[in-house]
Amino acid sequence: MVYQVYPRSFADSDGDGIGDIPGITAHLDHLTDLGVDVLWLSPVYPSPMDDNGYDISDYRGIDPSFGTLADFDALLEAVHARGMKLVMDLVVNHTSDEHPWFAESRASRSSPRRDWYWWRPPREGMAPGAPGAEPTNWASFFSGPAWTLDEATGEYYLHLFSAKQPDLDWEVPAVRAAVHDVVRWWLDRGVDGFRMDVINMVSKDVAPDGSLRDGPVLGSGPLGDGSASFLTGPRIHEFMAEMHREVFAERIAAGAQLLTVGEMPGVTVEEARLFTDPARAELDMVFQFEHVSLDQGASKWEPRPLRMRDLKASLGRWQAGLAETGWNSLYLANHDQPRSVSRFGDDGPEHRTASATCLATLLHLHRGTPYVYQGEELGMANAPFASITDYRDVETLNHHRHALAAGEDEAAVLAVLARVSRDHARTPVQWDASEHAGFTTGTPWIAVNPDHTEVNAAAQRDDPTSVLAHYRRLIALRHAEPVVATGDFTMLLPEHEQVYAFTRSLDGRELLVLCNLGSTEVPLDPLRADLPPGLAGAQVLLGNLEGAAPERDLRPWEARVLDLAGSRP
Ligand code: TEU
Repeated sequence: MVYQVYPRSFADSDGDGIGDIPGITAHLDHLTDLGVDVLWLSPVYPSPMDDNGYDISDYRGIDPSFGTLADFDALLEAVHARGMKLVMDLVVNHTSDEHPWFAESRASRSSPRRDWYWWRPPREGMAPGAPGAEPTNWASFFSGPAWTLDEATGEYYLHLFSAKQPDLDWEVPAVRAAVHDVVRWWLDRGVDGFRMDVINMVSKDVAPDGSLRDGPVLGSGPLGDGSASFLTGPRIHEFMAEMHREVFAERIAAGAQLLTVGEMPGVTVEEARLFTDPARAELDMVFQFEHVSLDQGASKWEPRPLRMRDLKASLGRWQAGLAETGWNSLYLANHDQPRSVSRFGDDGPEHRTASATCLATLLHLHRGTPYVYQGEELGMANAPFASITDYRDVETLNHHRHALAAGEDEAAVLAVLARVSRDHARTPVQWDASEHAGFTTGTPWIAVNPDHTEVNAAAQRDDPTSVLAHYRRLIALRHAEPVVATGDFTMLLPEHEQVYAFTRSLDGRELLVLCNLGSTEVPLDPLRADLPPGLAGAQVLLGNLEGAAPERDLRPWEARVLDLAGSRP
């Protein structure tokens, strides 16, 4: 199991209100107690923090707000001493605009590094800065155009994210070589792999003459969706295979166990099978986005109810699609998504624990590698943010500014942010009931959720009925039972609106997983016809509610893992 740490919000050791690396080192007991195998560390490199470190200005260092390289080495040593591995977050689709490479590139049109980034003149026949003069109509993921004019040279540079995150041009071999050098530098330091940020965006569909195409206009325009030109582009497999060959292959051949996971918005099952096919030596697994887009309309700013049938169809398709070849990553939460118990469960006092543990059971019993995002193991929920001044995230703040400029009603915008903002995942981890939840002795950079007085690690550590205790049991089950790690997956009840059921089977062992994803009780008898035989004599391997019995009706948010093989004579 991989545990994601978002360092800014994990634990602050020096009282500046910002989480840091010594704070992580001081809390490793929490990870080993949980049964963590791999720690995925979100970026800690020097950064102006426009996007909280996903805008890197030096790939070979540690931002002073997080500590020093010596602090990092101490963390790495402590992680290894506990038998865990550490993977870094590799953000190389773009750098910070304050990276020396970009400073050199923007300095002049004849700079040796000019072509390291996507510089283009204004659209044909238009003056620099004129509305619509951007080289393509692409929208940025963070609102507004994906191009910004650099007055000094009269050209625009591409940034799929914020204007402080210029895209590197991976068509340039020297860019790819520089990225390979960065990866080698951290591997030489002893890290065990990388999560690769939006790595399927690094190959743009560019014509031989360097031109890029407009995308279909979004809504009432004028911006368009450029994703057909930059999601899983024409050379992406070539680039992934090249990086594996140039950097990872020889180390793996020498016995190193390295993990690579590519974050790939928009990737399809078919493409993921190619990326994760071991025979193709590209990546070990990918993060796909289908299941976390089902409750979104035209954009994430138009949330809509999630239909259980859609969730089953999506996750079931990914289980089936990567069953023979490739490998799934399993997640419901990360630093970009709202808290899973609030989004997919019920974060009210009555059902928070049950729904958090029900969702965890569902996810962790699927086939693939489960990812736990910091605080998810505590059932941390969305924050009660009421004003835009509560928010910090560039994506959120940009959206708010653009929406209001477009005349949207602020109350409506804030109501959507209250559901979908990335900041809900970025409130400080709730260690105990003290002020600032034990996260800092200073003033936290973002407010601590007031519910930390009830929802915190200290209150759960020794409570066998807590979310934390259930995660511990789930992770131990995966470590103990090969059928959980590698067993075949079969979806059941595809049309049922509330019960999510499936089996896992390996070498005659068969588990039945039943999850009631709703706040009403579901009688079991009407489902029997669609469930495998052996229910009667089954044994309960793991349940999230006390008093679990194989044939009991499913209580609200009840999850039950049954060992059907136990019923075999
Ligand atoms: O996220 C890429 C990405 O697709 C997300 O921005 C997602 O589309 C959006 O957040 C959904 O609301 C990665 C990082 O995980 C994210 O934190 C960075 O902001 C982004 O890339 C740019 O580096």
